[in-house]
Amino acid sequence: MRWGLSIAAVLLMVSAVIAVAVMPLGTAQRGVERRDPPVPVQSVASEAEGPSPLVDEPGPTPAGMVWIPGGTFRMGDRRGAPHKHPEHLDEIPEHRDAQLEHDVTLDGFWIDATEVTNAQFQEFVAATGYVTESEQPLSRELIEAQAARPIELSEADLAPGSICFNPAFDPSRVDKQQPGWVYAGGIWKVQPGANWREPEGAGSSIADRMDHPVVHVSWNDAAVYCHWAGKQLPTEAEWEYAARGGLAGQHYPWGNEPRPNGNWPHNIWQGNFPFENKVEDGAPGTAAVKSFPPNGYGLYDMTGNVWEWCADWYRPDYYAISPPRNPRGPEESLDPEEPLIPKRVQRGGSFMCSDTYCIGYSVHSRMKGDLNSGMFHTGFRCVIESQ
Ligand SMILES: [Ca+2]
Ligand SMILES: [Ca+2]
Repeated sequence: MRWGLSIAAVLLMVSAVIAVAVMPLGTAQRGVERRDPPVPVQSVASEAEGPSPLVDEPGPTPAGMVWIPGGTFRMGDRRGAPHKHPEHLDEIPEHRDAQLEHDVTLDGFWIDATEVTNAQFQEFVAATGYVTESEQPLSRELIEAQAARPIELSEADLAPGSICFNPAFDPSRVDKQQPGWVYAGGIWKVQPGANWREPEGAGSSIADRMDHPVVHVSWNDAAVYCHWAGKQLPTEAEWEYAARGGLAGQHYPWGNEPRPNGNWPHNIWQGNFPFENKVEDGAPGTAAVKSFPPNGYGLYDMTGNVWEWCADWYRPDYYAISPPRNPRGPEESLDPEEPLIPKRVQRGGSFMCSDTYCIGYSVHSRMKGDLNSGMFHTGFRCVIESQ
């Protein structure tokens, strides 16, 4: 079980509300020519012994970005979970999609040093008038098509909103021995009016969080931002290569120890999720970017803080067919758990990932999400490829 999966099917388990925010592609935005989000091109298999990867930075470093020299790295981790909690062993095998280690060679690229912040996203919206998916009514047709069983939707169900943590969940419904307990337990909710400007719903504000990562952005939203900025979402391989910070075979951006010198080097959840958040790292929710130390490349919050969208479609078996040079993901999505919902890759874990349960915050853990849905703990950062 992992956090933040397909919201539609999750909420189908607990209510008649489906949490898929939808904006038909091609919908005209105020003041901006809407373009279909970029779609990863088909991977082209290359010989392992191809041209040497681009290592030297080909030009001036764009503001806020870091040059990642090209090279070859070992992607994935056969060890799977970075820690073994006996009470959670049943869940850990779900991360087998990342256990097939394979060598990947990448050309160098620039990547944002931080997650895209509210201030940066606000600049984008001010310049373009862009309206995110969470700010628009949901599509009845899409929700019905993605629901695992027939669903009845009222007009109220289709009101704009996004997914948030439900602090009023009923503890008596939380049974960690049951599959899907995080969903059946009512731990998530669709919060009407929640969006990037009002992360907890109508009346909430980002005024004191302008240097926090933007959240409640769908993959489509993120892709449009990247296009506007002259950038793109990182491939999954680029993200993992960058997150490792030049280290090999480590669970975290800084090494294998979850708490070096007793410190928490990233923003996750400490304590027994979802009952107790000890906030030992000082951040109960999102934290300002750069609140925690950078990795060896000078990148902040690659793990923790918010999940980060990647360009690739998600398939659990992709590592078995991934080309060795500049892989760009499979041609189409497949999540066997929810095959009706196209999903893109997410990486890095978030402030909701418990130190005793979730392992999303290791550099190799894979995650996936409905490309139409934003969430309160999901954001993104951008790259510029040199070629
Ligand atoms: Ca925290
Ligand atoms: Ca992150």
